Amino acid sequence: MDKNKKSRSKIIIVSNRLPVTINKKKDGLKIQQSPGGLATCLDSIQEEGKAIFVGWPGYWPSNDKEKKFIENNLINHHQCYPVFISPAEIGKYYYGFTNRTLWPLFHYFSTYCAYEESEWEAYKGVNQKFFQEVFKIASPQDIFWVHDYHLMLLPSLIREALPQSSIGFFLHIPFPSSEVFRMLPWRKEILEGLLGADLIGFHTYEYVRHFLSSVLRLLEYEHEFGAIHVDNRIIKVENFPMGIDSLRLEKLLQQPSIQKEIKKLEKKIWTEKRKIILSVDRLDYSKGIPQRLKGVELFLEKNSNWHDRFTYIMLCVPSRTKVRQYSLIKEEVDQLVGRINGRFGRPGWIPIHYMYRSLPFDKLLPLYYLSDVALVTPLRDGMNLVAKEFVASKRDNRGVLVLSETAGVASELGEALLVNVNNKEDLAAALTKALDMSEKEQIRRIEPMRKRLFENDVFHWARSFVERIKEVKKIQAQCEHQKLNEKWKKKLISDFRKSKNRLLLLDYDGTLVTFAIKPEQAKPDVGLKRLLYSLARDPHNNLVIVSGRDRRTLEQWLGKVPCGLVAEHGAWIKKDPRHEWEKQKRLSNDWKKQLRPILKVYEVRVPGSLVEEKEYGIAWHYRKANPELGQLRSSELFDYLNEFLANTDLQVMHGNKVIEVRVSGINKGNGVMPWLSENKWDFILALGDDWTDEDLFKILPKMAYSIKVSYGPSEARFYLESPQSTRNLLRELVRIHK
Ligand code: ADQ
Repeated sequence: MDKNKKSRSKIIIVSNRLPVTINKKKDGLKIQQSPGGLATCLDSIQEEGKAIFVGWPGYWPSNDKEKKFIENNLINHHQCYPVFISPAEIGKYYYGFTNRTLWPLFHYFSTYCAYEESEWEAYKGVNQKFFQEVFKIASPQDIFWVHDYHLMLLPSLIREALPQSSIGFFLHIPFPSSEVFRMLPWRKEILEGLLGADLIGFHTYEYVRHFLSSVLRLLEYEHEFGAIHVDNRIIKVENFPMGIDSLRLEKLLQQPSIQKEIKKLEKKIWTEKRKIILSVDRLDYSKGIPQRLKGVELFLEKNSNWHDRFTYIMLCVPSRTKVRQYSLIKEEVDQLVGRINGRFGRPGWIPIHYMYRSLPFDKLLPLYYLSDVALVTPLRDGMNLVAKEFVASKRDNRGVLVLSETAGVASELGEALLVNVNNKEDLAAALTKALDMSEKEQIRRIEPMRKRLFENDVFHWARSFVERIKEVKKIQAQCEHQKLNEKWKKKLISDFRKSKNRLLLLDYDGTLVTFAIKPEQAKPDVGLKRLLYSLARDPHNNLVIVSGRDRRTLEQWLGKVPCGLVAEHGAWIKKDPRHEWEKQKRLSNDWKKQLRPILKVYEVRVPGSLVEEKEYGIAWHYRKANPELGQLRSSELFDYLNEFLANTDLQVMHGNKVIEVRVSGINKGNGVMPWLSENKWDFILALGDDWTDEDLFKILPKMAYSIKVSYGPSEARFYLESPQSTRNLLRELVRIHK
């Protein structure tokens, strides 16, 4: 760890590739910009000069001298700290696990996936190697921003070494549905690796949803509005659609050299009187290139009037050529282009100009600017920056974007002509529509998209992400502040010791006992009974158990303890064992007849769930059900019941794995009023774990010690981790008078 830089905080961006790549040429080592979407984004962030980078420079030095030379050059001139990965590691980690396993799986090409134990081991090894490099330059107050699927184990490795650090992770590719993700043999390790971060970002809501559902199904962590609680740390999962550097693109377009190139090309286009169709991709099977070509072929078959009136410039950057699927796709594309050009070409006109190489951006930009139609048709794409670059370059708002609905960018560029790439009829029709589109219509579509791209550029994206990491840290600090730490515990105990009239309000399930699969299985054990007796026997204590349970169960379990009981969230109270149960209100129960069948339907629809009848309430428990199905159906039922019961005096509550309906006005706060209103207390302690306890926390006086027995936002002043910690605290209170 960098001890000298303790006081200054910096942003450390870690990605597989650095924004620059080293290449060995005849005349020595050359530093060039790295290809691909992530590199484009890093390059823009680098221009802002606010971050340092850690990543692979794409080169393995032949000796130590060369290694030192590269290191010095990259660190001093590019703020880049290289991680050198050996050719053997690259084979297994890069061409292996990341590009033969993760890439196809996350893009729904599960049949292309290889699940090789040795490649997984290499992936773990390289993540460890990245960690070591990061650790060398890190200080605890730095912000770490880890990028993409190559480094999904890194957040946890950093977290273990620097538990307080601020870590963000952003995935540039799709996160697949949990049905697909669960096929990965090392799925839990990957999720646990990611959960080391404080903020996990995706391009779209859909990926966020998929991720949350995998976390729920595989690790059983629920989320609340995209926040997951793990080991007393809140982790936020959100979407941050990545933008491009639109302003830089705009400025480049005005540069004399680019204007000259535009003029030159324009002249050629005018002479030939042909419209220009453009596509720009890495040659990857996820980009839907063969599907697109088949659509173009069908378009040519159907529209002879367009023959010789357009040129399709198809740019493909070579990519991952050492992976078999990539050489296969190359062969397929070569054949299709040959077939189409052979079938429809004629002297003086070839429909498809296929360029299998990378173009520098100053050559690419004039093409974006001049082309009439862009075909962006991936089968799956995390975002797709080409679509954005095309739209942003349309300074006169003319041009048509044909866009696949399965690209992440489709959720932002809804004015494009959206197509299903697997349907060649659809594609051919969209192409016809694009070529025939009036200028007015083109402007109507491009203008709002372009405006959006200038408002949400790559800097906005990077800034919001980093700001959000800081906000999440603040939320965590707030929650941490609320922890009943040793200092506060001492104060609580000392106040307890000094006081003579104490009111102790304790929730039962989740507070005194951990949750059991079936409600009746959470019976008090001998230790708990002993503890409650000891507390209740102290003449200075007034103990009240405030529960959602029905009164019969409470009576049966705790009826002999000399304490007060509140049942069904306050519907029934019993001042002490000598008293009878009292109803809080005169309540009618007719409504239950209407509700019982609805809840019974859910009992059938969600295996493992069950309906519990209470005297003045009815509850549907889904603790034993499949967690994802339980969460899905419970939200559905909760919404439905709220709607259904809108004009009644019934209240629907979503507690911990339970949905309960009861007469409104009944809550734990009102339930404890008979005690609270006595107004003689010089010490009040209230403990509860879920939403239903919030009603109680809310009405307590300021001097009260209110404690939520789980981590997360609450009206309570403090939190404790578990029923075990509740018991430990109560034991300490009991010991005082022994
Ligand atoms: P990529 O799969 O690399 O990125 P994309 O988003 O389209 O895909 O970015 C490609 C970049 O490379 C663009 O900036 C483009 O200009 C450039 N490029 C492509 N072909 C080129 C060519 N022939 N010549 C020159 N330049 C070319 C991954 C994910 C995407 C996600 C990005 C960013 O797969 O879904 O949008 O990261 O998060």
